[in-house]
Amino acid sequence: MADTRPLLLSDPDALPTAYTPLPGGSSSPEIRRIHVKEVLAMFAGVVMVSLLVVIIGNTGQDGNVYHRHNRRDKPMLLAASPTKETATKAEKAEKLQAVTRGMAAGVSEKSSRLYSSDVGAGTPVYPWNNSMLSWQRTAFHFQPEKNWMNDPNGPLFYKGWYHFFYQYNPKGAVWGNIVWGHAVSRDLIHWLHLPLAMVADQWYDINGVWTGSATILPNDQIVMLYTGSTNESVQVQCLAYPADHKDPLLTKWVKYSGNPVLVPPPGTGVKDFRDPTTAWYTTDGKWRITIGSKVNKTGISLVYDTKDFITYEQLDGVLHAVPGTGMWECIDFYPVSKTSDKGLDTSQNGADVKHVMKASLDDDRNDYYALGSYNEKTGKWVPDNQKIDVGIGIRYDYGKFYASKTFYDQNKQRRVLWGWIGESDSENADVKKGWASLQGIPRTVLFDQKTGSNLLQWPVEEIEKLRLNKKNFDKVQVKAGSVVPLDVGTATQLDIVVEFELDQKVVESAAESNEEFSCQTSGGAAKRGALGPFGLLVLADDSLSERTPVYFYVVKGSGGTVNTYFCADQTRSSVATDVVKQVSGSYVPVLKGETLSLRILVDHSIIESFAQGGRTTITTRVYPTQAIYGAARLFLFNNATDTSFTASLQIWQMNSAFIRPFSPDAASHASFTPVTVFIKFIVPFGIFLTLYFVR
Ligand code: DQQ
Repeated sequence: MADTRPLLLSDPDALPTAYTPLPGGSSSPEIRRIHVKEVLAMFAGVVMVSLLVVIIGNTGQDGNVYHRHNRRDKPMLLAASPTKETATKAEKAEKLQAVTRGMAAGVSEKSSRLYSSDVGAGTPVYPWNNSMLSWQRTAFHFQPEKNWMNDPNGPLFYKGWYHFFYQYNPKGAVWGNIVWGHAVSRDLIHWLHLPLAMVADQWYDINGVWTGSATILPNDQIVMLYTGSTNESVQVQCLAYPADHKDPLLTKWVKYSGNPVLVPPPGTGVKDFRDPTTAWYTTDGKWRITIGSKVNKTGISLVYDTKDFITYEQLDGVLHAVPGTGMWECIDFYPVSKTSDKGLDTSQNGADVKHVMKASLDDDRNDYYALGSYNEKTGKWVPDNQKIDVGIGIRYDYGKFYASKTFYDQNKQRRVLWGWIGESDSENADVKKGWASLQGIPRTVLFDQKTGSNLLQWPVEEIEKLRLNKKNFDKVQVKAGSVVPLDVGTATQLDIVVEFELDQKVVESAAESNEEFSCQTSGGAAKRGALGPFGLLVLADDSLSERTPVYFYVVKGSGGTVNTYFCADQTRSSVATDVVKQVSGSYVPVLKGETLSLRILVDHSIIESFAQGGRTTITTRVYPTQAIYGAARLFLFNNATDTSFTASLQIWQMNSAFIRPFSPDAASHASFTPVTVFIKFIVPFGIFLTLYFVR
């Protein structure tokens, strides 16, 4: 094999190291003197209560379904009008001003579309109060402690730690001043925030340390390629690497003294050249990367070969191009196995492999992917089906999900997908709450061997460590036009797994409606058909004044074909006026003999929904004002006119994840579960108490 070590650098110490500690840290609490036995008695009480919580929390229970008789058989009219009172109050209030962030700097608009001048400038501001705003912060999704976050950057697994870098504004809850935040985890769920990895301190990235990707070289060397926005807002590619490869936390990063390593090639717009991918190894001993750009309205992926990550040779032509798709941001390019359930290293190729190409479309801010074949010799990729090419076919997610990036997790031989989940409330509200954006729960990505035409995305298995008490609901009957409450208590942090069985006789005898259905334009969950909509009402209050239906809609076509759509309807998710309210979703493949299945993760203002094992997914941001804290409930609903169904559900309350600033002590307890808390804290303390009292 050729020498693949990057020609790293004469005097690393002379290079700038970007490193700014996060604010915070605890000040010493004031200690009141209390008699030692009082303290111990108090602690003993706490220990007993904690023990009970741990024991109860881990005990599976069967849930009771109680039916709402007064509502069960009445057709449910989900099209109730929004609360007039609130709208009037809000109208009198402040109006939102149109703002634009990003476009001028040469990246996509970062504010919610509500506030772009064509959509919602002048929308009245809802009178949010602190308790509503605080409730929106999530409990088990990755978020910085405060401020703005966007794209995932350079995820990797290294010496026992998962590393996550992200686009971050240390100065506020809106896009701007972009640097690289950094956090580490043992399990992709519990996170420790580290100091910033890279700040904007060089002429070539002074306007932003933008998105990039990591490549792990032989001998555990890591190179990071990222886009710098220069002092003249030109997009250039830059090289960085860890100051100390022996440091598993990779806290210090060195920017290469010869940066930038790539500038926009002739014919490419200076603001249209960004987001280098992870490199893959070629059979002639070089590393290959692709970078997104556009020519007029055609989205393209430029290709470069390098031996040392310092000098690059541009290949003729492009890896792929699709007319009409506009600028391609954050391209991802990786292999998936046609035959195995394991993920593949980015450099793998062969007969058993398909290649996924993903582009984040600057024009509509959605992540589109396509499956296809990659020819290493020509440096070209062709889609399996031109009709569903990149940017004109299928998406990773039909809700809020953008600028995503995968990495190969050599620890568990899987490919893991991270996606940036933006806000769909107002920028005013973001500023008030002091933060904006989440990262979705990382998902494993596999080729769907059954359909052969899509990927399967599924929350990483580690999320299941947060599952607490479980309720089972077996074959709950839901008649046409009814709502059934599910007694799960507070419904703000849940993992829900459901299987639906439709009344097959009704499906078979239903008329062939040949309806042209679209989640976006067919009237949401209020639109009634013979075989749908039906599903769950998430984050609903008892009176259903707020509710987010996540549902299937089945259409009978000619010759008895059955098409299934999977949608999420935000239109009644909040009585607030200044949040995005739309219906999202798409077609979901359902094979003969399969039941309809659904998994939903609810975590305060985010709902992540996965249909048919992850063939179609929808991430929804919702901002209820009533269905919050103890008032948040969960219901089954069936707004179909003809079919009834039975639903079998397993529903877990979810614990919060441990996400906080790094300290050596926090690192040693980076993996908290009720059981580890019990073993690490409660047992030793119990032993101490016992010894004390038996003296
Ligand atoms: N975000 C980064 C860019 C990228 C965009 C800037 C996508 O590198 O194209 O924050 O959201």
